Amino acid sequence: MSNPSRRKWIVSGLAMAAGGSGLAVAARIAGDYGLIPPDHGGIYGPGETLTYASQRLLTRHSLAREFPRSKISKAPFANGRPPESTEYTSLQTAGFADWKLAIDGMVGRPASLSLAELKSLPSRSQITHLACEEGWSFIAEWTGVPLAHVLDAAGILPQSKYVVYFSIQPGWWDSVDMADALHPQNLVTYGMNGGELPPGHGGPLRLRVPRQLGYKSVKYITRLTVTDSLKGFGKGLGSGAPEAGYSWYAGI
Ligand SMILES: Nc1nc2c(c(=O)[nH]1)N[C@H]1C(S)=C(S)[C@@H](COP(=O)(O)O)O[C@H]1N2
Ligand SMILES: [Mo]
Repeated sequence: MSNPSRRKWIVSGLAMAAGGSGLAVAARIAGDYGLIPPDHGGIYGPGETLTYASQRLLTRHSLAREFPRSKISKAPFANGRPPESTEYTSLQTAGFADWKLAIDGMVGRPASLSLAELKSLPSRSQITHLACEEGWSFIAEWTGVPLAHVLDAAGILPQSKYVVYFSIQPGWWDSVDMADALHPQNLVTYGMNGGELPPGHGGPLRLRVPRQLGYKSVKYITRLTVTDSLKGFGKGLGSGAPEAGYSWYAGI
C-alpha cells in the first residue's frame, strides 16, 4: 500500500461508497484493507471507520505542523488538576526520582525505565499545537523521547498492532495503532517550553500525540503495553474516550 495513486484510488472508492451506497459499504471496503478502528460498533461505527480509514490512507506519513518559537502560547491552559492520590504526591515530593515507565506486552525486552533513563535516550523537541475537543488550544514546545525509540529499545514483536498507554490517574488510558506509535512526532514527553513538564500539563511524563486531539495526549503515564488486540482493555473500544461518546481515532 505504498503507492500513492493506489491509496487515492482506495480513498475515492471509500468516499464513493459512503456517498452512493451508504457508510456500511465503505466500512466493508475499509475492512478489506484492515482499517477498522476498535470503536466500529454502534450507530456511529461506520462513520468512525470511514474517518479512520481515509485519514490513515492519506495522512499516515504526514507531519503535524511545527511552529516557530515566537508562536509559543504565553499562558497555556492546564486542563484539570494533577492527581491528589498519595501515590502521586509522594512521588512528587521525591522530585519524581522514582517515577517509572513500564513497557510490557508483546515486546522482546520488557523494561521499567526511570525518568533519568528516559532522559538518557535520544531526545527530540518540537513546537506543536494541543487542541482540546472543547474548542480551546495552545502551542508549546515539547521535549521527550520519540515513542518509536522506546518501542525499538523494548523490541516490539512482529504481530503487535497497538500501543496502549496508562496514566497513574484512574480512568485515563488510551491507545494508538502502530502507524501512529512509530510516527516520529509522538513523544514520551518530560519537558515543556525549555523546563520540566509541569504537573498541570502531565508532569513528570505524558505521551504527546500531536496529530490527534488533546485527549489522546494522556498525562502522568506509567505504563505502555504493546498488543495485537484491544479487546482485553476496558470495554474493548481502545480507550475511555469512546466509552464516553468520543472517537478512538481523533486525527486533526
Ligand atoms: N491523565 C490525564 N490526561 C489527560 C487529561 C486528564 O484529565 N488526565 N485531559 C485530556 C484532555 S481532554 C486534554 S484536552 C489534554 C489537555 O492538556 P493540558 O492539560 O496540557 O492542557 O490532556 C488530556 N490528557
Ligand atoms: Mo480535551
